[in-house]
Amino acid sequence: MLIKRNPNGIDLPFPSEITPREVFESRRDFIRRLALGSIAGGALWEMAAREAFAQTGQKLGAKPNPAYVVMDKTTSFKDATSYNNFYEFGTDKADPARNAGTLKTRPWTIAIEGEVKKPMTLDIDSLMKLAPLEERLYRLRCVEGWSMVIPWTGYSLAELIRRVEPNGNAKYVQFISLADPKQMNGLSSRVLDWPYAEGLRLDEANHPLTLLTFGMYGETLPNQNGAPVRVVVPWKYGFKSAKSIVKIRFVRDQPKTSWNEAAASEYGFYSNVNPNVDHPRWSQATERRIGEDGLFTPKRKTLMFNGYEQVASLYSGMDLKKFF
Ligand SMILES: Nc1nc2c(c(=O)[nH]1)N[C@H]1C(S)=C(S)[C@@H](COP(=O)(O)O)O[C@H]1N2
Ligand SMILES: [Mo]
Repeated sequence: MLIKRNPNGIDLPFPSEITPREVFESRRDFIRRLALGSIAGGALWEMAAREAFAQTGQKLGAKPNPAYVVMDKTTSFKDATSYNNFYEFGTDKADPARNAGTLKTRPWTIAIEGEVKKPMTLDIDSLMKLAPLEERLYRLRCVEGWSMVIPWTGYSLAELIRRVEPNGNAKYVQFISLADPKQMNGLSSRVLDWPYAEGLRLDEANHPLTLLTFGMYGETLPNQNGAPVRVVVPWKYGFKSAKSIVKIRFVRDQPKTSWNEAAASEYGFYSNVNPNVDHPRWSQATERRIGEDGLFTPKRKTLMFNGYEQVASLYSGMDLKKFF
């Protein structure tokens, strides 16, 4: 197979070899018709939008892990990549898909530091090769009351944690997202304190469900979903799953987290999905599955820990109404 050095600096096959033939051909046709001036305004937007939601990432070829599947219907790629929260690119659900094209994901380095015996600064491609990649179908429940079912590709964060060897002082892990105003138009707004920061207790970070995530739907992450690396913590509200991470820090004390700093009474540090603890401004008892549930669909019940009951032992003896 013919390999060319692509502008991102990693060796990739030609797009014609990695995209399905129809997608490639329709794109070629689109470019040709565009050059001929035969595509009018509205149609142009239509086609550009379709193009933006086509799968154009690098294939990852990870095997699905049967231990991590849910029986729910998978959300469509289009829905999962066009209805997003990524405030660094704007607060509207359509903003990340529209604006995240300016994010440059190669070269990309991640620093792993703090209370560890072996701190590391790794290039994204080395980080991706640290452990075997697998595909897992997870529910993700946003605190706003909607959810999706997404096939993610990555490996348990525990694989990385084991290699950096946390010392006895490490009690929490903090995740820091990129904050570069040149690449992220949303940083001009003060909705949150940048950089976006999230955190987990060390035992939560070490739970096998916590996924260090490089891809979705079999390919590298689209920018709007947190390329080139994010975490996915499926038993917690979506905002705990920080996107486009540049730093992972092991610390002694519970770290500051963006949403908790913005409104402590609304967004707790733990933020486990819990249908019995309402948000001060709305109920958390039910949710709407994106792409399936309409305004008149019967309400879908939210499950304790988003259905991931295997994490319950992490919180034994804790009052989850107090530690929400
Ligand atoms: N850096 C960063 N990470 C973030 C966010 C954000 O605004 N910035 N939003 C969070 C929220 S509120 C949700 S619901 C999920 C959404 O992930 P998705 O768009 O891939 O479904 O990302 C989370 N991670
Ligand atoms: Mo969210």
